[in-house]
Amino acid sequence: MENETLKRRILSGIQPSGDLTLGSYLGAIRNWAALADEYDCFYMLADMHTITVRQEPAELRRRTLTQVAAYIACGLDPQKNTLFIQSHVPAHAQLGWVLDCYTMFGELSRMTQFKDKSAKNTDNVNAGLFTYPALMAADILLYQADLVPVGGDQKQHVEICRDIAARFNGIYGNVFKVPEPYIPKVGARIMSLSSPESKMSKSDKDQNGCVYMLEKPEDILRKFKKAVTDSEACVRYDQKEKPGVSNLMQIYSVCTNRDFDAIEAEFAGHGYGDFKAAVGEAVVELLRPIREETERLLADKAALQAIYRDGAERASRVAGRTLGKVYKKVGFIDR
Ligand code: ATP
Ligand code: LTN
Repeated sequence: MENETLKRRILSGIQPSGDLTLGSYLGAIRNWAALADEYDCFYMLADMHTITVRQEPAELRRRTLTQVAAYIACGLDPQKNTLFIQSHVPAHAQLGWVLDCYTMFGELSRMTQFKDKSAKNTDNVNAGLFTYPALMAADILLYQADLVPVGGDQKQHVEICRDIAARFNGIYGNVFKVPEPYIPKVGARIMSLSSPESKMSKSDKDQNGCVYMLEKPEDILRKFKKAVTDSEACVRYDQKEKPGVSNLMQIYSVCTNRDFDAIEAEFAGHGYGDFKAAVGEAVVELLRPIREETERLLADKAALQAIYRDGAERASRVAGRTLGKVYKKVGFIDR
């Protein structure tokens, strides 16, 4: 039954375009886990989106499977949340095509992500990269989602999704729920350890700036030891003047639930060496149970398959209903 719980619905997703980072966890997945009681949550692995940039097939498979396990290890209970792989639900591609025909060239040309990614991949500015927001709109609208948790960089894509939904509804009546973006209150934006003015990103080429969720403790500690700071030798929060130290404070704060004043007091009179080591240790302890649980889940491929198959089935039921309505509205004959 559609939305049998009558809870408001949430949909979000992450592309398995790289190994998940500390940023993916603190900025997204950790917050998702807390929503399951209040909302009917659908979390997708956006594998179809990843091929807008060339992928190595075996790597994509490995990352997708690992990401399913990591979602669960981060606290997304597959009984309470619908976890699925986008390509397992054909309705995404099907509605994606329909929405391509209700999305304007001019709108897509204005998307900053398209401008950025096409500038970075000049040898592969493909049509998928351009129409990506229409597929993302399909991802959301298929589930009649009320809220879409995303980071600030995806807000523009939720806006265009709203525009597409409103345009379609304007022609055919109320087919789609017009969703709202849901930007987490504690806007943890974790920056790169090596260049703290840019976001920690799973597709960043500079691996030293990035802490991966499943990384070995010794590698994590090494990266924190090398983290860029400044020459003041004082642990103090000042995002503008001290972006490196402020980022480390932010990370330490979410790991230990301590506020900035308490952290400043804790490290008053200490050098950055002690501080960076403490942050590294805190992150290691935060990630340890997640890494262990992910490894445990990955060791039983059949159990993992049962989980994503069940998720795909549940997702397909909801998505199929919306797609059926859309096909009827645009004039396709019922098979
Ligand atoms: P890519 O490098 O492939 O663009 P990314 O690592 O920047 O990926 P996304 O897949 O775009 O991450 O983001 C997935 C989710 O995780 C989003 O909700 C995003 O806001 C959040 N997120 C990713 N990186 C960070 C970060 N460094 N700090 C806070 N949140 C983050
Ligand atoms: N474009 C998003 C991933 C994504 C998504 C979605 C997020 C694909 N489909 C639907 C929310 C809802 C990204 O690159 N972070």
